[in-house]
Amino acid sequence: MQTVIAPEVQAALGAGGAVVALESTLVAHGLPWPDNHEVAQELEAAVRAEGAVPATIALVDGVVHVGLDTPTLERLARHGSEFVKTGATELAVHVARKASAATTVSATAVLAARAGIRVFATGGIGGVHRGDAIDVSHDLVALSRTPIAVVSAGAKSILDLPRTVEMLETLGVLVVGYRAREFPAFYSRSSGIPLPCTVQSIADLADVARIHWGELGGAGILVCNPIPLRAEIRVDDAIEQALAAATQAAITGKALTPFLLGRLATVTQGESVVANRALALHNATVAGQLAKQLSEPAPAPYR
Ligand code: PSU
Ligand code: MN
Repeated sequence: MQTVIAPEVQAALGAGGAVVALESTLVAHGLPWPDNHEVAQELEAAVRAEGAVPATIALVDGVVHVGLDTPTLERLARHGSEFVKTGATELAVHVARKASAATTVSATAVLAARAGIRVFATGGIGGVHRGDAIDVSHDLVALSRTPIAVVSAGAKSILDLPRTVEMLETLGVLVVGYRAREFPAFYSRSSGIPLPCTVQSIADLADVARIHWGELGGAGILVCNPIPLRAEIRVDDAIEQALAAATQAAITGKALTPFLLGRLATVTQGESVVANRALALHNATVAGQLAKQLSEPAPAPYR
């Protein structure tokens, strides 16, 4: 498998510096053009503002790219539909076919960890879909075995959040609230589901991560970072409408999440896109801070 690590990312990793992985499915399939291109650039800028190097990950013509150059980032955003959405499991198939693919949280986490990256920012991870059909995002399983911290605004509220939280526990994903006592519901700060643990500072978060990965040999950490208060929106009715439309159109599997996000954007007249953008940006900032903290020598133990 051919992998190209961007020179800047390689240099930072070699020097033990701060690097933050960013996913490409959010760009290619989660947001409309041209917002997606602006968001992709803003996420990278937010990581840089914290003194870390961004590494957007995607498969381009069968080559794994860890860190995209300017034209490739634009190609991903402008021609998103040419990038097949891939999870971690089917990556090999796309690599073998020399395809271009947008990596979900699961695929990004696996490729990032393989490159030595320990911090990753997304919007919201996948989870357990609502309804009776068994549709549980592979994101949860991938996090259960990949040593990386994913900063996320909880899970997308188009999902069944109580079941998602239970599944995270079953799979042994460490779920930590960053200045949050409830599992965040993506577009809103609260879900009514209490979190088992909360940290109030980046230093404490870094201590937890070091111990989890170090002495305890743990894997994925889901850092729950709620949407900023001013960006919160109420979308319960819009979600019901989007879910009904998905059922009506018999949309299932990989197409479901992009379909629901697209419908929500239409129903809310773009309000959901604005909120998605704000929360993803906030996650990139916190991820940048965490990566920076982890690149510094370990301070005093967890208080
Ligand atoms: N976060 C966003 N928008 C997105 C996603 C995350 O703000 O589009 C993507 C991620 O790539 C995540 C995927 O891994 O949605 C989940 O898809 P599924 O439910 O099919 O596993
Ligand atoms: Mn699914």
